[in-house]
Amino acid sequence: MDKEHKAFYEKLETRGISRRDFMRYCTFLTATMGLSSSFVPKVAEVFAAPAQRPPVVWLHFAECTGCSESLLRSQYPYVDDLVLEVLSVEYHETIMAAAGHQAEENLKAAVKKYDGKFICVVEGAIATKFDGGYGKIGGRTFLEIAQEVCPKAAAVICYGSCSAWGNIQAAEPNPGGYKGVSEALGIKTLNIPGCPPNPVNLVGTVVNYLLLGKLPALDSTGRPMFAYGQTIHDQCPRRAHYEYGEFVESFGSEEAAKGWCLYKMGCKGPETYNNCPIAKFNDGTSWPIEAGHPCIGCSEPGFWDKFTPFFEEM
Ligand code: FSX
Ligand code: SF4
Ligand code: F3S
Repeated sequence: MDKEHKAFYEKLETRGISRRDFMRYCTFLTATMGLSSSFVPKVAEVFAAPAQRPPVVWLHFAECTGCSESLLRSQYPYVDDLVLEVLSVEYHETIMAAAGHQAEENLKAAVKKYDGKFICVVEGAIATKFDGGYGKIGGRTFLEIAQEVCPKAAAVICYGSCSAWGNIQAAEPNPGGYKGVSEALGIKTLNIPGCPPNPVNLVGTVVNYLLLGKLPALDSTGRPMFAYGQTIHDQCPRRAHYEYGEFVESFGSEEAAKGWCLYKMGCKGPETYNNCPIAKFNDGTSWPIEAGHPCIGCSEPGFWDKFTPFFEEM
């Protein structure tokens, strides 16, 4: 084993992650990305010995920062590894040390230096009414900042339903005219929606880019097919209690009732495209339906207006 790999595995050990744990994660990630198992060693290489570290500018607009929170809880790579070793993050408001004017300067310098080459990750929606006056950072509107930065990126990744579709900020009556990045700027974006989105889908997208030199295949709304190709309902373990749109009303035993289909409690799983049943959250601990809560369709465009009241049958 060469020096670089040795140092990598030693670092993992100090964090209590064995080589076997790491390979298990790479197997999970490779399967999530829809690649065959022959890619597992190559996926591991992306982390262990990154050949390139693409520069990233990470913007925040109107949102709750739950998307960054979900990323900070990704099981592996820990966010500092992802951030500092696989990517070269030049600007990220939540985790960078700089503040105020220095932060503004960092953003300008990064965009100038990596013009046409950086990946722009965006969290949050953009206000468009009143010249974007409903949302500002450092005296500039979200709209101004996005118009300046996004067109200069090699690719724009919208992380979360807010930057993808506008989300809660865009809920009726939407006084600020909030929109997702693609609609606000009239550009194409890669969208990883969810409120919050699952970090494994962002990691999978980035690894796909580093491994194959291109972004993954997308559906018509810009979502990676590997993650959003099927509905929640298609992959739901409670599906056994849902038959042809009818519900098995009586299960005959308490055991069976634990896995009742939540359709009548308002579950939006049949109309929601996401991989939550497979990817799960918090180190694979659980996901909404496993925890007993109906899916509210958080990754779908306009879900606040389209799917409310959440607890009523569709
Ligand atoms: Fe939105 Fe993300 Fe929901 Fe929150 O950045 S998708 S409100 S989890 O924080 O944008
Ligand atoms: Fe479908 Fe929801 Fe029922 Fe699961 S709980 S089978 S996603 S309707
Ligand atoms: Fe969201 Fe439904 Fe998954 S509410 S987190 S898409 S189960």
